[in-house]
Amino acid sequence: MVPLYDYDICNTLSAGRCSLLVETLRTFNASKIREDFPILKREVNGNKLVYFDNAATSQKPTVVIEAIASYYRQYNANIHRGIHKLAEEATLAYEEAREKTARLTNAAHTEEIIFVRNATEGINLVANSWGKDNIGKGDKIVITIMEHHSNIVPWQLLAQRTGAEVVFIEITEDGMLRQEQLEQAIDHKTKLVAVAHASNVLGTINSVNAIGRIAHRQGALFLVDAAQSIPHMKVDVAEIDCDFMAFSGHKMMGPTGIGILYGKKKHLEEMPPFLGGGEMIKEVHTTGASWNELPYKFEAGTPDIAGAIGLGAAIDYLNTLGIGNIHDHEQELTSYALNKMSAVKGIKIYGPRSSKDRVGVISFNLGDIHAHDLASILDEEGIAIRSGHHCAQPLMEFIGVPAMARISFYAYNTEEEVDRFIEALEVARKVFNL
Ligand code: C6P
Repeated sequence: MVPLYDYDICNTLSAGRCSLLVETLRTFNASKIREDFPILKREVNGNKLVYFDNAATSQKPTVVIEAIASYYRQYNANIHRGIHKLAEEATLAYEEAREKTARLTNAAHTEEIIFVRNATEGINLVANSWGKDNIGKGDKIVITIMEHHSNIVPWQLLAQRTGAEVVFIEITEDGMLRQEQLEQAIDHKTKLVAVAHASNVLGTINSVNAIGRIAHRQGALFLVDAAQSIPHMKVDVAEIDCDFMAFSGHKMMGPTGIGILYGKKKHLEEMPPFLGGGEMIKEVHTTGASWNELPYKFEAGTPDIAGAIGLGAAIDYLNTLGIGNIHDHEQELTSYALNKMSAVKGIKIYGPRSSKDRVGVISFNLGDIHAHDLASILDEEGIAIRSGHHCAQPLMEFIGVPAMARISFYAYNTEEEVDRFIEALEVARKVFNL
């Protein structure tokens, strides 16, 4: 039978035509896609690896690994400084990655894309730079109880410095934001609303378009933490109309060490620099300094050049697969897994019941087995999951559990892997006499 999605055929076409082809066919073959990821051929504890820890970090396809190796092998040089050939090639590749990121997010201007280390640094940049001039005593920063620590602690630090207040929106039993609380909490004192597009614990996809409208109606700015959404679904900053968005390259098949802060040009232009050093300046004198134009004002020092180039390759690859196709595949897999998991005796699954309201993230507990013990048993079977508080301790406290086990999917995961995971849960039930 002809494969439904033939990546080899795609490889022979240009990236743009390939994604068109895939978009037209609306088909997807995860088993074939797996061949692009060398690590997935690995065995762990004598078993074929099942990698279900994609929310922590994704695996990398050969094209990304090769793009990084090729930079170091063939045109390693610093950027924006030298005028020699290697420096020109490296600068071009780095700036191309910025353009690809701008197209991916539908940013109006390429200089609205700032390269940082990760989503965490992007949010800290906003808290320190924008926060410095715009947050004062009595102001409110509204976030949610399902935020990752990266979208909590920077605001708590800012509030401590300024006397502002951080307000948490709670969730329903199903892990959805309490709409009425949102409407009440966001008022004229609110200067910023900062929300995860998708929860790294519950998988919940939040209605960011609507939340942004409420924020803007009250004159507040709106920041979206897209760390768990942008790798898995179409995310359009113009449609969401967010003021800032942060995400990480390593969760979207790119390397670690490169992250992105999107900011509306008008805000970024007004904001003071975050870090000082080389490249972010226009002029430096003994009496002081003036700042470079965007985006360089926020990129002090030598950046992660290889990381940006790897990110660019990852974006090409994601476009080739088709972000919409990835989303559809993961929703089908999530629905399949939710059905199978619901039949496991003693399981408690957290978050929305419908896979339509989730990205491919499912957190759960099994009887009174500690999540770490469960993760160890699954590891024996070659299945990598995450366990613990998932850097979301306020959410754990709110739900009333110390820890959860979590599986999270990507384009290369399959129903067969879910079946192996379900079998391994039965092994755990036997070991713990559940
Ligand atoms: N969540 C997880 O296993 P960094 O570490 O900066 O790349 O990403 C931080 C971050 C921010 N927001 C959300 C919603 C996230 O999920 C994460 C990272 C990983 O859930 C590692 S803790």
